[in-house]
Amino acid sequence: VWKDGTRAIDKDVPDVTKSIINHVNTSLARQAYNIDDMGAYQAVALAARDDLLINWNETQLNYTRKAPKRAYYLSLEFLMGRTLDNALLNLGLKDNFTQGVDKLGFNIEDIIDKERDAALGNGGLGRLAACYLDSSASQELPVWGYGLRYKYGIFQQLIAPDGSQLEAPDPWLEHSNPWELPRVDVTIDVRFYGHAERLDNGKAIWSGGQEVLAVAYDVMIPGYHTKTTNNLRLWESKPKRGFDLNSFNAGDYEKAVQSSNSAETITSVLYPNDNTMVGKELRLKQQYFWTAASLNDIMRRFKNYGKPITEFPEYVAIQLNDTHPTLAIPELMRLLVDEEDVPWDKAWSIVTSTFFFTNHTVLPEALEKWPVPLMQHLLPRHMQIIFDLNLTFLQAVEKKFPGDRDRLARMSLIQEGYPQYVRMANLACIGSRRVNGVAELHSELVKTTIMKDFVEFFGVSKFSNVTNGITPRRWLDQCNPALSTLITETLGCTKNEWLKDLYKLEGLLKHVDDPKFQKKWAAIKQSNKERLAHHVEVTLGIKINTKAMFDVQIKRLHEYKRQTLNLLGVVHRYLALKKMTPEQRKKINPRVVFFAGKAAPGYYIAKLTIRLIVNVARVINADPDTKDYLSMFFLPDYSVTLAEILIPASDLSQHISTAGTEASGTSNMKFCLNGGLLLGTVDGANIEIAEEVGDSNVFFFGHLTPAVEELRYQHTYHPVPVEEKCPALAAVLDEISAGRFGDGSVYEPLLNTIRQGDYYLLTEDFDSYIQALSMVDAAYQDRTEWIKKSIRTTAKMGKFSSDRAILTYAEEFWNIEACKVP
Ligand code: DL6
Repeated sequence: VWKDGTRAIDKDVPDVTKSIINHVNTSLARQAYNIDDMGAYQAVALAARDDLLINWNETQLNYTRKAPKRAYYLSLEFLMGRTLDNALLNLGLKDNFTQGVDKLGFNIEDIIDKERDAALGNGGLGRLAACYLDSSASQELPVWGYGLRYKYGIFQQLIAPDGSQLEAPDPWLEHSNPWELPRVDVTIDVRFYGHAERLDNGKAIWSGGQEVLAVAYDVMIPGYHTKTTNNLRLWESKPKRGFDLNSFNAGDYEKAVQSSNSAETITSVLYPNDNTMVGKELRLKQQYFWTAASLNDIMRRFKNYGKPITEFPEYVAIQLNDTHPTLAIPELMRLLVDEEDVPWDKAWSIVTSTFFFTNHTVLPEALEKWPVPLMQHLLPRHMQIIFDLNLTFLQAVEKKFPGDRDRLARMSLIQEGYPQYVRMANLACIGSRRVNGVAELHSELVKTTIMKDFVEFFGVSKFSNVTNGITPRRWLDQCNPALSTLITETLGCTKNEWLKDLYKLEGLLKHVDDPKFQKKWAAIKQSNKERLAHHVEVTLGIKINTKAMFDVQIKRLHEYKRQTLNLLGVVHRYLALKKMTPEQRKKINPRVVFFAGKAAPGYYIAKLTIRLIVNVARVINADPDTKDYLSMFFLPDYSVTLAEILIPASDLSQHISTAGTEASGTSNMKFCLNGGLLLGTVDGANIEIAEEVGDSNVFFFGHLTPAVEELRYQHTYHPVPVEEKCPALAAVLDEISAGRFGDGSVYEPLLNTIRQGDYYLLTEDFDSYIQALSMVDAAYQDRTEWIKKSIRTTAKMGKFSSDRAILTYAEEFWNIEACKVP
């Protein structure tokens, strides 16, 4: 029984060791005396899995019995990271497993370290989905995730000798995956291509083409200190028929396996793009394969409830995580009209009561649109449905705004031209009951820019905001156990209580001025910095000064996120240090700057930025005049696991996107939760973080969103040379061009994005950025005051728990309730 009265799995230390040894002997068919760390990890994972399975079974049985309304989270990405540590903590078995493993002569941390990340996502969008699954289970909500089981997750990032990013595959399933249950009994046929023949009353028959099998793999999602263990169902593609026997018999072996290869390709690899749309047929195939399999599965489960089809939205809510699953809308229409004989209008009313759509970006390059000819070829029936929906929709728009042809053109599901395109955000919007953005500013931008016409048509009440959140279980308790323990001791409640009601962190405010508490707080930060330094020493062979300020920017490489601004700031600092006398330098706060993040393989400027970071770092870190005061590192192969080491160790983190471009950001929340201060622009969730922690505890700089459009106009039509606009920045660019960090000509394309056009407005924000960095330096001089800011920051992070966010979705959108396992 847990301290707070809830029941834990009853497994003491001898039970743990028995179970591990049992798995070594039976599941792994090995001998306990000659097992290595990898074997030990597998056996420990299987032992923990047994407990998850008990809870998972009971949870699913309970759902079947009680038949509650359920919500489904459709996301093309789930960036789960590692599972073992999280599972043990959520089950309340970490201590017993630590002791059990110790008794067998192993160390639990070494074993945990053997697990590969499940990296089925690119960045914020996929990690958000993972946090929402943790919160749904922890809040005992009947929520399932649906995604794809990519054979290869996000690529492994290597750094070549010249500093460039190289990509290698991520065969994460190589050593098998103990956390998934293959469900060969759960398969769904998915059709592509073929022919759609219209019948009477809006129906059609879709036949021919290619049929592929979707096979389910279930991943158990344990809630924190509850029996509720939800399900993430990932689909794998398989050929419907083995191989073509005729070709095989005729000796054409290649042709015999061709169609089976093509079926398996669908779920082979995650597209490595973040915040950009890729128009590849295979990507569209992935999207349909996944939404069709999920929708059919959901329909089948609904039918088991034995309710009339008209009650579908009373039992099913489906959240579309961005536009990637938008094909679910015409697919549900197809199921209802063609297969369930529901009249068209009734079907549309069911559809529009079932779906909810979250937008995650207003960047134009990320808004999905698909060529009509491609969609017509791949999904002929869906294209018919989309055209029919468009006709009715535009008639309604015409009725409300007679004669406004421009409006019709903007709102149409089809973008005219050669070829025509299907606009997925428009389709997602008209097919959903509610549309939301992911932070206050972003949701306002959604309403006033990309969805403006739709707000005028549907009314503003359809559009709202749900600010993103993060799970405090992984992003504090698991990654920063010492801080978690100190918080529990200090708050005087159980860990379970504050981890499930994060507003309780405010109780720390009482202790801000207590020198003993400050000392403990600072010591934990210091030891986290040493842990990171140790990691860097082991992986890169470089020693780091842990007395320096640790300044971290970790996220996907993207021009709008402005890693370049940070890099140019570092060069500016370096040049200033070089000009100082040794005496002057001694007064400077040493600073270590960390970068990590992947660039999409086809994103040339982003890759060039990495190359420049690596080469600037080489020069700075080797300069005997300055290296004690400034050093910089690019840590390769950023992942959830690396973030778990970096985040607790940061004194300062940077979130410096051009105002209005970062929808929310979630790593900003993770850093602040771990007592790192924020240096940022007035963008995304930074704004709400500052509202919570107070302006005096964050460092803000840069132009505000309303100024951006006008500034861009000026840069395009009345450009002023960087030398005039921002001499400090021009000096930095010139040093790079002149070859201070290796052949300057290599970086010209990157530097030219600033010198010409400067779409992300570095010249406009550089001076205020440098000023903000000086304010950071000044603040860091007074270490006690800094620690107080750090404590206040953590104390005010209650709002950013993903529990708050998921409960908002559950109550305000999905209308579902907790369904406790008895
Ligand atoms: O909402 C999660 C995350 C936000 O925190 C980031 O600010 C935003 O950039 C990201 N958006 C995407 C959009 N991609 N697509 N499609 O990843 O979402």
